[in-house]
Amino acid sequence: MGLRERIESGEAVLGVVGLGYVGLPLAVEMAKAGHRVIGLEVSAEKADLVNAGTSYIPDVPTQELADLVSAGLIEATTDFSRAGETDAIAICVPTPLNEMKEPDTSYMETAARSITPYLHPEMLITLESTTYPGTTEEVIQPILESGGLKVGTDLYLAFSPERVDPGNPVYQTRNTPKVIGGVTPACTEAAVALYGRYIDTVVPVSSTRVSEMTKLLENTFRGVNIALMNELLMLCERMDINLWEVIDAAKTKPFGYMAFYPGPGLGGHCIPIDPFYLSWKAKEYDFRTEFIDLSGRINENMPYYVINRLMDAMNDQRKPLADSKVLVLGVAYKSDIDDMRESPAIRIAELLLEKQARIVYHDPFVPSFVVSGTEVTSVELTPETVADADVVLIITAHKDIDYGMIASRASLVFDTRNALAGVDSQNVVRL
Ligand code: SAJ
Repeated sequence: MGLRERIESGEAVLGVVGLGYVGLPLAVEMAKAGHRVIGLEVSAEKADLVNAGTSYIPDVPTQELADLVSAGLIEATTDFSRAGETDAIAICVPTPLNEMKEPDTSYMETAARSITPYLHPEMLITLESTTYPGTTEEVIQPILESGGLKVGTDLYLAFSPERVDPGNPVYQTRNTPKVIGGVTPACTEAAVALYGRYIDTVVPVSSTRVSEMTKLLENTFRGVNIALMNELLMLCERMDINLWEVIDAAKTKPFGYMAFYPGPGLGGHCIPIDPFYLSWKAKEYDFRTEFIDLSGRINENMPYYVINRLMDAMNDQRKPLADSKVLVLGVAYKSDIDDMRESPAIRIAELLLEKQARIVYHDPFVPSFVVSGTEVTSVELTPETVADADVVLIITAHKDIDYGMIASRASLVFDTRNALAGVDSQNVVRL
């Protein structure tokens, strides 16, 4: 029975390399569609947790995972030879930047090399990791073919960017449209047939490069527009115009506008990183992506700008930053999640320490984190801790915080997220 028949019959056994915030939800959707799923993980700890039916990804309810594991539909292993039991494998591994802000494709390459010895004819491999146009066919395909099988005749190969927005209450893996581009039309068709079994909407495109570029466009669009807001923030501060109010007014335009906001910097594993995958590849074509480079400079500068503005606000109260007690409120990279990756709060905390400030922080989602080699733990947020600080610095505006108490008890608030919108008080300064 060929791949298409095995897909349509539900008998296709599916593999997922990398059971993180992308791979585990994907494995769950595959299993909920009735496919047996083998999770291929380098982390024995993650594999053990999955096999114990314990979710470590907030978007995957433990009970849902446990039911699928006990039904024999999901299992995880560090034994990559099990890839040979599958008909299709999705690669969902990290694509970070290295110290030089260049793409680090090592995780994808290792994943491809780990499954290559076990590939068999009629297998479909899809790469989901966000990466530059060309990766699938220039990097992954040669590795997969090094086992002797050829894409287009023995193997199917496609790129389908992950579009997971951690913590999104509306859009999860199943109901977020999935773009799919194959090396050949038959590769695209095979991937569309498979993904259509557990994703509501699949969007075939003509090539892997179009598919790779689609994701980079989505996130570069965000990074550039956030940088624009950050640049306009600096202008409006000089012009004594409240940009937050301007954005709220612009938002009333029911077409042709999409609201972005200034902030203390760009965090997360996507937006600060993805655009640099494109700007790096562009150099190969003698092309400088000036918007991306400029937006990177502006966004990377925001933590420094925050410190300068904070010192201005404290100066107005005749308070030096040195030896002052700063209560940092919210350190996760965005509101209402626990993820610290690339959070601007880390850089801001480092800069505060360099200025000899004394810092404490409160974040209901982040019990502790390391700054300049020292682990700091979240303090309880009480009127006393607020009143005891020389300044409360709001970096991430989680919803369940009593901002009214903050405004009334703090001697000074520096608000980088407009969390105290509408509070017009001498002791509240906004970015
Ligand atoms: N940020 C701003 N101003 C904004 C929006 C975001 O400063 O107007 C900051 C955030 O505080 C955060 C960083 O930028 O530090 C990234 O925020 P994000 O809202 O883009 O959230 P992410 O990083 O979780 O982005 C993900 C992306 N999803 C995928 O890559 C699959 C992105 O494409 C989504 O659009 C985004 O979630 C989303 O919409 O929430």
